[in-house]
Amino acid sequence: MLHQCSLMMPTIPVAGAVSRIAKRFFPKNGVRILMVGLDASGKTTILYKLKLGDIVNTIPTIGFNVETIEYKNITFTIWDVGGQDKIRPLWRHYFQNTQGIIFVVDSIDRERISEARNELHRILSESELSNATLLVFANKQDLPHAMSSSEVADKLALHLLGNRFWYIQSTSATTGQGLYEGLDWLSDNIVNNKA
Ligand code: G3D
Ligand code: MG
Repeated sequence: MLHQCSLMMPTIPVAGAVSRIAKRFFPKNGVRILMVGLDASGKTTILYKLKLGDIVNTIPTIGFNVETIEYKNITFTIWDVGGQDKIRPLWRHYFQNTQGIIFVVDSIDRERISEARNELHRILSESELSNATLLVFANKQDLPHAMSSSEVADKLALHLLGNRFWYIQSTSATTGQGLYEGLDWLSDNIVNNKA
């Protein structure tokens, strides 16, 4: 890692899902979860809503802004994908040991959904991520005219993913709706995937 994050103590009890992920991997193996998506899809808002602790912002190199949270033995690593070809090779550094990918979509952004699809398929083609379980958050469901999760699934061409474990969850990062349900699924299926 380019940076070491301090461990944060949450002051508010966390709902079950994240703790469950942590417990299953505790104490031996940490689990790394990558959260990516186009800018403004809601990643930072999700992190804050989960109330796992303070978000650590690092810029390991120019223009590559990475947010991390370490909660118990889980590391969440977050960055924006899209239009960053020059710095892409640097991402690999964060791919190793990633067992779960959360791909966040702005469900009202019809203009950029095809860009989101391309980015998703591109990141999934990374060999280090070949066994990672995929959770898609169809975010911003609280807003009028949001695409439904099945429309988002369709537009992301999730059916083309072959034998990858994936699931799509409707969420609203601002209300918190769906976040823990999604993480519950991830928790169960990361374990299944490992078995
Ligand atoms: P990012 O980290 O993926 O770039 P952010 O995205 O978390 O910064 O969110 C981008 C904007 O979308 C923020 O608004 C944020 O409040 C909003 N947002 C995120 N998730 C939701 C959601 O589920 N519902 C609604 N209504 N808004 C959401 P601002 O105005 O601060 O730019
Ligand atoms: Mg952000």
